[in-house]
Amino acid sequence: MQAALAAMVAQTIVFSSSPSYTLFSPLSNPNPSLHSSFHGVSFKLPRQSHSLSLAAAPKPLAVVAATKKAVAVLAGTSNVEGVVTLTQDDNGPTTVNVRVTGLTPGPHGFHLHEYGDTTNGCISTGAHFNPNNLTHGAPEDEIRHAGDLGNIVANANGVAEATIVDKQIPLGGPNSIVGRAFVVHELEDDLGKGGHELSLSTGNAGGRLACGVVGLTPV
Ligand SMILES: [Cu+2]
Ligand SMILES: [Zn+2]
Repeated sequence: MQAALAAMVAQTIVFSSSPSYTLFSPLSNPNPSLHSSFHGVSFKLPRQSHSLSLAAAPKPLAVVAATKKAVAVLAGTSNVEGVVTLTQDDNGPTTVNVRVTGLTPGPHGFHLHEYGDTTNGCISTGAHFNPNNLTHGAPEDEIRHAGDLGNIVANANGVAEATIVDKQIPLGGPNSIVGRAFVVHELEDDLGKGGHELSLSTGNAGGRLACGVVGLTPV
């Protein structure tokens, strides 16, 4: 346990602050520092350089950042189902890989909703995640809900696959989406421009076909 912790710390320090990271091959020897500290022998990364690089780290907060991964398994009352995987490096944008099956061909609204609550089905996930209190929009709009991820498009077989990169859905920090839920909708999201009374709140995307709560996974 302690060894694993030490390895994690060592790896994080190397990853976040040491420019010599590329000297090591992470595949062949993922924890060179652990190895050397265990045996009291150190050539390339002695103990002292740990404390030095830690002390010299320009952004100590980067130590807690690193890579985060998460997943949401989408399900509902229909035969629509899917998996959403998410990856975020440090404080960069989140990459969202989506695969949903059982859809009618064409575009379907795809959002991150406020709550990870499915006690009453997808309706319990609440409204679109909206920490900045704005109106509904397109992912590329400045005025949008953080949860507005636009549409995913199903092919003739009812399969929608997409990769979305977005800055407003982090896996950590005050606006973390971990514990919230993805929802895939019956209809196309009009991205706030449809002129319908629901356009500026939901994009008039219709019913909720499937949803899934975002949970952390091993990195
Ligand atoms: Cu939605
Ligand atoms: Zn919205």
